[in-house]
Amino acid sequence: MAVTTPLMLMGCTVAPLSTLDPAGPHAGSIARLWWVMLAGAGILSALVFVLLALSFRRRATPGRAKAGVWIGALGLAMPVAVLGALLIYALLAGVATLPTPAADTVRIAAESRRYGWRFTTTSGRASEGVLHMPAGRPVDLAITSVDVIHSLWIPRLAGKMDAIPGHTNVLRVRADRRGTYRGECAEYCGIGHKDHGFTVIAHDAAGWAAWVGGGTAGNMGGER
Ligand SMILES: [Cu+2]
Repeated sequence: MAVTTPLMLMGCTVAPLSTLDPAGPHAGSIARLWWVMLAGAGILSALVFVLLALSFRRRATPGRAKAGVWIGALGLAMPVAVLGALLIYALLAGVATLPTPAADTVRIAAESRRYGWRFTTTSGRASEGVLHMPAGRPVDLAITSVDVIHSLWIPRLAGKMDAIPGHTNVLRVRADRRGTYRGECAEYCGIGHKDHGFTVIAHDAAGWAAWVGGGTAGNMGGER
């Protein structure tokens, strides 16, 4: 385990679906949260093992400390302090991913079905299975479904958001650089779920203007 975990983490850094290789600020805050949670778990585990060792010492020398000290000060105060700090950090990280008003926001409708995705800009430009978006700008995906519940997830750009029939959820997505990314359905939706993915092409400003203006998908700044 001690050997395989670092190798797995190293492998993740080159994987197209790795949350530990973020390509935008929202995915970045989620990745930081993962590392902070790992550190918190490590600190808590270390403290528990220290207490365990002290308890064996105490058993060897009875009467040195009262039970209330162990249970109250260490058994309660220690996890409350660590978990409380992690809770506050997680709440702040969650707030940072919300679709707050921004002047240059682009809104794109994302409609899911078994087993495809259709993306439509406010100008009416639509694409099947490929999300075209601008890089370096906030993009609000208005997500819904025409059949069952799906979930839109672009691991390197943002967290997950459910696609619910008859309801629209908004997910803020942002890519720092132009490039090609991978999106998946993250909610089991039927026998074809494993193939219910899509490609994301984040364009530079010229490429995005060409796409919205009716250009073809090829040669518009989609390469990384
Ligand atoms: Cu699905």
